[in-house]
Amino acid sequence: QAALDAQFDRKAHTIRHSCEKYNSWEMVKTQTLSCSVTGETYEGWPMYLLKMGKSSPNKKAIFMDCGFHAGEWMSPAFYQWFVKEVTVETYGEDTTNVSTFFFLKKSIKETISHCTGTDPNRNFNADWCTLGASKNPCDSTYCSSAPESGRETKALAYLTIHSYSQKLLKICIYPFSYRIARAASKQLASLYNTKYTYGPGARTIYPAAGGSDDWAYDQGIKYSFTFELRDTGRYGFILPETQIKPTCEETLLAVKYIANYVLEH
Ligand code: ING
Ligand code: ZN
Repeated sequence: QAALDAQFDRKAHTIRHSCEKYNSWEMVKTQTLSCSVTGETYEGWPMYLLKMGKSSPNKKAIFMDCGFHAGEWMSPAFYQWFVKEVTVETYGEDTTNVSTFFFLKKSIKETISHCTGTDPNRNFNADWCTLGASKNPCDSTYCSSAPESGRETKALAYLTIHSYSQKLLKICIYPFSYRIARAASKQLASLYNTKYTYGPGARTIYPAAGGSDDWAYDQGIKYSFTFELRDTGRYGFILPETQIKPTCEETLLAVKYIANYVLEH
């Protein structure tokens, strides 16, 4: 019965959240929006990928993931805001010069002996489980028994959205990335004066191996940024509803800045 219930739940979930909801959108007909299921989570929930903009073989693309960590509520909220804003803005335009954005919403938390299981941001094949990660399934930074076998991403930039602490983390090899992080943080602050700190992850937040940002960088993706959205600890993960809209608005400015920069350079 439990298995049947789970199957039913997944089915209901799929109906409510599947790509179907996008199918009536005009942008789907003009092929500037496409949604697909890319796989499933440990528990069997579908994972979706949304592509925005006309795709063509050598097109510059930006990949963004939201909702890696189930408890970071602002991240999927930003995803929804972003999709709404970008589709409204580009609606009816000739989007041939607009980059393609990819989204993957996922939060894998495989349960091992009553413990919460794998932290997806410690499970990438990038110095896997060497630093800031745990081999104990009961720790929140559990890196799992093996690194994830790689997915292919041929993007120009990789953005991963987390919360909280108001930080913009970048991969440090390219000197430009520091300037981009500074300028993007400035853009973000221009709206509500929300102050971000920025810099390499290991120094700005804490060292941790197996993150998607490092993995993306190792894949040859030149620009790789991790956002830590509002706030700095007063509400933490449970940001009050009144802050959802301003957080989305300011974050969008920074994401747009990065997108424009990397597409022009
Ligand atoms: N922060 C990230 C985390 O996974 C991070 C910070 C980014 C670590 C990139 C490693 C690599 O811990 C949150 N809030 O999840
Ligand atoms: Zn996170």
